[in-house]
Amino acid sequence: MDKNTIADILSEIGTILEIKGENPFKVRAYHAGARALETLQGDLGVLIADNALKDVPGIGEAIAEKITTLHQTGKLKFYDTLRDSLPPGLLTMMEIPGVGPKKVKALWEELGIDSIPALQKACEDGSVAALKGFGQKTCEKILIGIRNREAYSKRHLWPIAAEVALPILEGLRALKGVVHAESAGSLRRHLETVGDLDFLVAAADPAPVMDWFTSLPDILEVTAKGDTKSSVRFSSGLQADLRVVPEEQFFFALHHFTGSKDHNVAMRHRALQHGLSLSEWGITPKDANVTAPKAKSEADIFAALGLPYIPPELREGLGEIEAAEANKLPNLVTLADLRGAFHNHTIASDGTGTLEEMAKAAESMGWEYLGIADHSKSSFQANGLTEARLAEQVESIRKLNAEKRLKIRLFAGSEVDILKDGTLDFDDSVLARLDYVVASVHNRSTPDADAMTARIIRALENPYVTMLGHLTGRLLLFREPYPVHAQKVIDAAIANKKIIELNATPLRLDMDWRLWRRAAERGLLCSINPDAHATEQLRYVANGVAAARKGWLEPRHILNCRTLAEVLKYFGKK
Ligand code: DGT
Ligand code: CA
Ligand code: CA
Ligand code: ZN
Repeated sequence: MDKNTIADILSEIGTILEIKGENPFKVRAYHAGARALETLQGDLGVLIADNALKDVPGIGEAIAEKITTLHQTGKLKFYDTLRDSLPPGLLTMMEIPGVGPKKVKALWEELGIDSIPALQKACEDGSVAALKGFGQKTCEKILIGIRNREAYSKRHLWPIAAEVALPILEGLRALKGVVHAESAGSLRRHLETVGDLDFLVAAADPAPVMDWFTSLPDILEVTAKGDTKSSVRFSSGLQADLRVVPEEQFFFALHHFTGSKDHNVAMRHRALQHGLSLSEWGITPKDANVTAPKAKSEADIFAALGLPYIPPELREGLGEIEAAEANKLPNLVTLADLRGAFHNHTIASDGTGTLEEMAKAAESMGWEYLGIADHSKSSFQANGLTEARLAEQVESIRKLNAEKRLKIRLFAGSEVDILKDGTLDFDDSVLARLDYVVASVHNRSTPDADAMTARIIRALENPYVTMLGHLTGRLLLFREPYPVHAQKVIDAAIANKKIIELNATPLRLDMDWRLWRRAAERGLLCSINPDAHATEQLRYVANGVAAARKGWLEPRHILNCRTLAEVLKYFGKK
């Protein structure tokens, strides 16, 4: 068993012990052990073989033993027994934001609540509100959480859907008789969340393709199986449609099932203006004497309507056809255009990579520069840096740059907290010593959208702030954005010549792509920020690039598409 899975089990043990009211020291020991394991440098197997695990800070002898057993056998009797001693619904109750082990314990012991439906009922009939430590407000929050959870469970984050789709696509392409296979729908358009997967195959004989698809492992239910269309539901809850069409229809069907509906409606409207009728089957001229155009690619379909190719990301029915007609489609940013990234964490705060590890990982991505922006002291839950620790980090960064051992240039920054009154967690004199500053809201307890907007704008007016972090604090399919007037924040950013980040963490993608086109036209500069908390998370930028493309962004709109020399100049100007 790998170390991340083991860390998850340790922290689950800590949580179960807490629900059971065990000694707090013991509870903390398991959570500390999990964190230590997550941030462990070096190979777990080697540490175990050297009997050195118990010497790792945060891992005591008893926990070292449990880690060893899990690593070697993938099983731990202590954990199984412990988990079986609780109703399984208690742990799922904690998937609702604001419901932690202490609340679960109280709900279970006082009211016998052991599942989400029971919790919902007790919130509605007032018995939870009467409980000590809960109250009406908490109850309302829990009910909103339960409602959101239902809505959220119908959609899936893009990378999770893509991970399921990729091997299926490869499998389809490897089947005998399959000429083309593609995924369509929201996955192909790179929407941030996906409702269901849509596969499209060109083959003369659909039957073997249908049989293969409906007998995939992990299928919970085959919801439909016809001659040319099947639908399945996987155990993860994700559903998938497959359609098999004759080769000559493939690109018409691919275009149709890529959507979006709004894009399709506009395309059909345009076809009619050209005396053509467009459908998933093909293009038929209204005039019987004109021959029907064929399509050997999607580009042929657009060409038949007098248009250049429109990339799937843009097909949202938001003016892409008009832009194509006027030859004004954007020169969309690609992953290869990125030359670095600015919002990244190290072990100094809540990341798992050292400065050098992060730098090396950035080098291996072919980048020219990397910015480090660890949390500031108010984010104590993320081990935010004090002024003294920040000064040390800045010195280490300057030293690494001076030594020239690394090919990459490091920038010293901070992800400084925007405090409740809009002032920053560090004094200006501290910020002045940094290359750049990302300012973010982490403590969300601001009364309303007006107050939050004022709070953020005040931060943007600070001369040392370079960019705003995650504008709304949303976590897709988990936590709603805090109320804020996004347009006013954008106005303030433009007026103060500040950047807004496009946080590329798949859960965030914040600021939302729907706001970028207009904002960039009005002069807002973007930075695609991975917010990496581990070396491999630098790759999150790919999700940011996809969102940027959906927002019509070009390299010229994005700070980290600039060369090192240009970035130095940009930072130097302030
Ligand atoms: P999703 O699955 O909710 O994330 O979103 P999509 O876009 O993948 O939607 P889905 O799976 O219902 O259908 C795939 C595509 O098929 C959709 O983007 C456009 C096309 N399509 C489906 N139903 C209709 C329809 O009633 N009218 C039109 N014009 N197109 C449709
Ligand atoms: Ca779909
Ligand atoms: Ca579908
Ligand atoms: Zn943050």
